[in-house]
Amino acid sequence: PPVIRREDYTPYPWLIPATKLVFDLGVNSTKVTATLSVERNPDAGASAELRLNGDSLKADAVLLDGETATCWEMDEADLVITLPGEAHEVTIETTIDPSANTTLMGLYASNGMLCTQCEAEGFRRITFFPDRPDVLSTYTVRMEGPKDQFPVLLCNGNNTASGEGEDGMHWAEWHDPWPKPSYLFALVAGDLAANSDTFTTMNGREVELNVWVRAEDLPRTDHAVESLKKSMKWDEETFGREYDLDLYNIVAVSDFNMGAMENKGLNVFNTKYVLADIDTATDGDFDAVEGVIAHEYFHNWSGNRITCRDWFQLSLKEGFTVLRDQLFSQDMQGEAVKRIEDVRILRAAQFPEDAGPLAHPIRPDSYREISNFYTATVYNKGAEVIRMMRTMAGTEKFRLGTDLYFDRHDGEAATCEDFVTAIEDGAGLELAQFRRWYRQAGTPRVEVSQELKDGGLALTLKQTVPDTPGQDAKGAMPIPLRVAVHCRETGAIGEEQLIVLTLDEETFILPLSGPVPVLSINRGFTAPVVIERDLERDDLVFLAASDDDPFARYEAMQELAVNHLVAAASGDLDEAGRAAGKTAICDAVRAVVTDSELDDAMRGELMTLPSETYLFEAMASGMRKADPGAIHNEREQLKTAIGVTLKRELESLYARVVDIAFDDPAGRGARKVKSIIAGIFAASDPERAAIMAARQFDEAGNMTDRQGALMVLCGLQTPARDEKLKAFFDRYQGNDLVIDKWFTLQAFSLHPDVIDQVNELASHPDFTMKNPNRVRSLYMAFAGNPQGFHAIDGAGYRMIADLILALDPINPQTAARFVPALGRWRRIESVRAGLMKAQLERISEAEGLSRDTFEQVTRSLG
Ligand code: HT7
Ligand code: ZN
Repeated sequence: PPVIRREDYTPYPWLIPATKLVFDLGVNSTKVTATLSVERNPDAGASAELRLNGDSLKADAVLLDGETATCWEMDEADLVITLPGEAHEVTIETTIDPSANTTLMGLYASNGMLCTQCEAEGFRRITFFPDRPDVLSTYTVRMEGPKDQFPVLLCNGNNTASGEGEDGMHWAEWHDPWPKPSYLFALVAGDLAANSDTFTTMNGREVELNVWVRAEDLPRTDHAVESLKKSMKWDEETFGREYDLDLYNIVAVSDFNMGAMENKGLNVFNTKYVLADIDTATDGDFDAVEGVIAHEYFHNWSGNRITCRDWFQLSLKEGFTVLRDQLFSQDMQGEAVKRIEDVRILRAAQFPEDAGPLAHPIRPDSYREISNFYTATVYNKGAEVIRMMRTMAGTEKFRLGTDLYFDRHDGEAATCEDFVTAIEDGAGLELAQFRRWYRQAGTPRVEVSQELKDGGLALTLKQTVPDTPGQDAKGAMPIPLRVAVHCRETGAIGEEQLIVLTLDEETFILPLSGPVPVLSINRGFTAPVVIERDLERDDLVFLAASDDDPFARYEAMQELAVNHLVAAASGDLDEAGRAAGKTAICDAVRAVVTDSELDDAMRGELMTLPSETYLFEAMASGMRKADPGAIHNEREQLKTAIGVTLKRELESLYARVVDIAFDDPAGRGARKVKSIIAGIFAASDPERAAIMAARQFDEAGNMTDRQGALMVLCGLQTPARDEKLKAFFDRYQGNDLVIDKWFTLQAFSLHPDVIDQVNELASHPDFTMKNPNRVRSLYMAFAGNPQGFHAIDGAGYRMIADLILALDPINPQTAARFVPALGRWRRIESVRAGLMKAQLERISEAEGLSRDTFEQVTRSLG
């Protein structure tokens, strides 16, 4: 497959001011008639060629200005028409079979309904069209189909007419007044019921809101509707953005490749991010629904009103929209805990990507298959980069920048450069050097050294940006860091200031707050970098207990554990060193457990040990390779030590939180703490943990407690494990989202037989390769299970490679998403590295590999 390069961008030679689509709908055969008004683009080089992209399509008829045309030919999958003159009407008929579409791109069938997914290049599977984001057109659509099968017919924009046809057919016409690229087109036809409401905008316009689901799912849609209304209000208040149609439809579908899709006026969602009630969804699920509803809604401005010029600019809409949804959730749920969660996701998903063979800048330079670039780098690091601009500008000036951006580029297909320029002009920042964050991949490392000098703390920061595939010798990045200098002796808290490191090495003089200075740095995680500092253990204990910045407290706790676990897993500690490390961590955890000032949600964050993935990254820095087996063992031993040493304190904390009612405002934090304690006891006293967890399972009145208890049981060798798993399955049989949890709990468990269990689950009657949620529930969970995936005989790697090969012909996009797990082989000790590489080679030798999987495997081996 060819490589597409950012530098090769040229505007499309034709404009398509209007597009008319007629759909004769059928699950096995849908006829599509597309009529395109085409005009020469005065801003592009003249060309007689009208290239219309297609994918797996055949033209049944091509008409030019109403007459059958012969001036066209196929160029591989594209249809190319030679057009004389300035303006024409082109009509093309195609026929597609939605029921045979297992890729879930284009028009497909899901549970008897028809729906579409067009981003990034799915529209070309529906009709021939310039399927690129800079061709904006106004769409008018007529849909016709059997009423009993498809009682509800939905499309973008407003419903302008509908009526009954002959023989049980009915039809609907829709018009979307806002010009849009083809990737935002959507259509849904099915037997659906709506939870309806209204929202009155800041200018007094009433908007009809509908969340469409299968009738039996209606009772689980209230949270989605509330989340939508909150998002609409928040975007008006925080970014001055008002909704611009009279109708906002959301449809939930159970077969979906990603989380959701922001089609204009007709969002299509994975059911996972719509349905929630306390019996079936955890606290985390509720938050995820709120966050994804907000994300898609915010795209109406950051993505739809202003879209991307080309797919290299994807972070323009995704990075910015992730930042907007993160800020929204901070306001809804609490800033400190949300920030910690977002950083945890960044470190678990993006840092490894930036350190591996798939590293790319937030604005990539080339790709073969764009679906492979919907990554944590484009989304989450993209959000961090914009967050840094916000930190440097301050909230109010940043808002001036975003106002200018929305104003200046409304209705356009814009670039990341346009965004940065608007922030520069509106917020009054100078961002010449900052643009390197868009060009350079890799997570910068900042080495910290300090000395007392001239009555202050002389802080020397040295940055390096690691080499990444195709990029070396990188320039210094501007790194904004919020810092403060506290005093360990007096407990004085220093005043915070923002410094910006712009050189390779720079010294800053910071004021002291007392005689024993302790530096608090990257407070609030103002920059997505790795801080390398050599703090004394006592300083970390002090910061963990006393820093006034919640993120810095969390960070100090993490660092205490990371330093100890990496040293222990690397064999750098003797017995005394191990004991001292464990004692210091237990002391710090004790302080957190007994701190009466802390709320339980934050306590839970501070008690959470670094994940094995994060430890893996920390261990694999420099020349050292990661040893997943050693990391796992050391982490389990530390959990055991905490459970044994703090048995009494943890028991009394558990006894306090267990009585907090579900709907008490403190209930969420209580549930979090409860499940963390259960996990610690599972390591230190498995028999007791099994009894506690079984009781929690039986008494649970909500999914958070039920799932938390079952998670503990799944990792234990106790009869209660199978008994409760069965009870859970029986209770929720038929509820796909909860049965997904049942698969995940087992695939992610610490049970020694997890590989056999996953193999067995793959033959379970409820397992299917056709549903991405189900595939991910079993295999993504397994690929993220360090103990199972990294089994020393390579069985875990083989299992994931087998999956990729089996899934690739069915759903290449989902198959390719499993490749990065194997792609980490270079950073791992040699035995496992060899086994992982061998599996990648095996995949690469397979015949007929999709473009998606081919690209990921080739890059991973390169
Ligand atoms: N903008 C949406 C991306 C998306 C997508 C991309 C490729 C294949 C399937 C997809 N479904 C949705 C989601 C978002 O970021 O809001
Ligand atoms: Zn998005």
